[in-house]
Amino acid sequence: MNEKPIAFITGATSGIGLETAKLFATHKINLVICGRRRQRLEALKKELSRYTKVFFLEFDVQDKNAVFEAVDSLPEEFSNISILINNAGNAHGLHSIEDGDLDDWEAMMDINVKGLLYVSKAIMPKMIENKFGHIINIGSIAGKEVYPKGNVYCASKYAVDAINQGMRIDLNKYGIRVGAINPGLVETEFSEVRFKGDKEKASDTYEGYQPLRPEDIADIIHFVVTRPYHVNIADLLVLPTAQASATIVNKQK
Ligand code: NDP
Ligand code: 8X3
Repeated sequence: MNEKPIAFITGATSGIGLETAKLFATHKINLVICGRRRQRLEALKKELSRYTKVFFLEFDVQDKNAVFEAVDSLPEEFSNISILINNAGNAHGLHSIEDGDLDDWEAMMDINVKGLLYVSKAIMPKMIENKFGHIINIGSIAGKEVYPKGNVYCASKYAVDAINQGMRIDLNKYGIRVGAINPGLVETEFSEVRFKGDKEKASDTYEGYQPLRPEDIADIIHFVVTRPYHVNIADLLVLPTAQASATIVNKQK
């Protein structure tokens, strides 16, 4: 494929997805940026159109009809997606399993697992037709190690790990690259969502050590997509230096 790549990034309105969109744009990768917050999508499109071609799609990954309608609505010049960054996702709540909230559980499974599947299902056919493409699934250390109160969020990210492996096996016959990037603690809006807008609790998560910045993960995503096509970075765990495991963080306070 000699034409400029087109990357489809879910969760581009904030955090890792936003920084990935910005970095890709400066490297002239054409973009389809996705999320639910329209104003942010509009502003980002305006900002990044200085560097590259940008189209935005506003949809909720939980709504399968909306996912397929959005992908079907792409204009011809944005339809040939060669890079899919399955990034949209979040944790909802942090409770011992017996205190878990059913709505939180459903949101995590519907967004992190089913949403990722819907988007992949909508994007894969073109990659299969082209026998070319790269899918990056954003997992987590929570998909490698279960931690106290992580229960259902961890389950959703273990599912992403399994889906990543399954996709790599099944799409191998089409020459499509599939890999996961699994970050540890990254300072984004993630904890604000997890703690339902409690900014103090959210910022406590990142106190006393240097967490990863979303730019750090964006940089790695860009590295991964720019390897020669015969190189597939299949599974990567990326931690802040201060973090040794899901539960061991060297906090200076
Ligand atoms: P943010 O909360 O900053 O960003 C989450 C993004 O996902 C937003 O752009 C949001 O867009 C989008 N999103 C959430 N729900 C939906 C939905 N229902 N439909 C469409 N888009 C949705 O968090 P991060 O950048 O940290 O998270 C990105 C990914 O990284 C997630 O999969 C997360 O699990 C993973 N991760 C994060 C870590 C961290 O410590 N921050 C560590 C390991 C993994 P909008 O609200 O506009 O829809
Ligand atoms: C996000 C990192 O440790 O909060 O996936 O689960 S963690």
